[in-house]
Amino acid sequence: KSYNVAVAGVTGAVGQEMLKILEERNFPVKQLKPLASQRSVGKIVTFRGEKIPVEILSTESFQGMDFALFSAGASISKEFAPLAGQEGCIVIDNSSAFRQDPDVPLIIPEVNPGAIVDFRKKNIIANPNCTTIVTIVPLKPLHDYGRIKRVVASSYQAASGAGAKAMQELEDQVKEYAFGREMVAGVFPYQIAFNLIPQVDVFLDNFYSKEEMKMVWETRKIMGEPDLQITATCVRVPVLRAHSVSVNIETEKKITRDKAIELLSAFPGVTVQDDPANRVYPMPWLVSGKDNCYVGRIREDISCPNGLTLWSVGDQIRKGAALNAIQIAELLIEKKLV
Ligand code: 11C
Repeated sequence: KSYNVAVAGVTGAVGQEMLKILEERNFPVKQLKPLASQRSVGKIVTFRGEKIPVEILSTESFQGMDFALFSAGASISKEFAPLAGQEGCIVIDNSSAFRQDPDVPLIIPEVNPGAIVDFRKKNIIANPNCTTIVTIVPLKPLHDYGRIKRVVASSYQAASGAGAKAMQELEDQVKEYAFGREMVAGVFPYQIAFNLIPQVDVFLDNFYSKEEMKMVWETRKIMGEPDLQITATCVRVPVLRAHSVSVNIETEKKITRDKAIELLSAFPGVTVQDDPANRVYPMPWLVSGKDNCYVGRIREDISCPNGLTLWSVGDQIRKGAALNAIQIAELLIEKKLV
């Protein structure tokens, strides 16, 4: 069987990667419908060698579609995803619009595949925030074994999380610096080249950024642990497209470094890259373009008897967004839910 697939936000960094991944994984696409805003009309996308004109996203766009992959921002999702769902099209939404909706499953296929069955109420499945995905994929096998009580995460987030324009801004600033010109900021509030910005998204009343609270809310929902203690600090770094997260956990049962390596090595979606003596550890430069979360710097925490620290790196555009969304569609097919 093959499926009609709409991609909303097709001209963005994630939308473009979605097309690539659908093609790479040989996803059974019958008809591809590339959708975007008025601004992108006239643009052409290439899919399986065929040139397809971009259509304006409208209330009519989803008739006859089996899947709609949304990556056009939360307000577009709020406006169009429920309509698409009502038409019988299954929406996989990359925005934050529905992640906390109790009638919408929030899925990482390696972590909580069972929760996907609850999608029928709205026909919408939410794709988690990229930073949450890169953090939680390696935590799942550790939680299953030792039960995590507390998580302290610090992210090092690439420009790609803020979209294609943000990646361009980083490249432009590097060139401006090289030519001795003034660096111009637009997407980011400050220069990102040769800098770190300890703000991702807006600040909330509790002085956390929204990105940091998304880590908290989404981790609890995906892990099915509403009381999990978790805190995060999210930082934008001058890296193009892979997010890195330093994660410290405290577990009920002690997890040794060897046990953690054994558990992580056996878990789908994780590649362990941990050989400090030979300077082997994951870095965003090498993980860009890869599918798995790469995990290294695994060590027992000397400050806490059942503490463990690790370093996880994942391609933000792939596993953090486009790939996870397509894996959700594959999971629906595999479970014969579509
Ligand atoms: C970033 N994580 O790196 C953000 C982008 O909730 O899907 C994704 C925001 C989201 O800027």
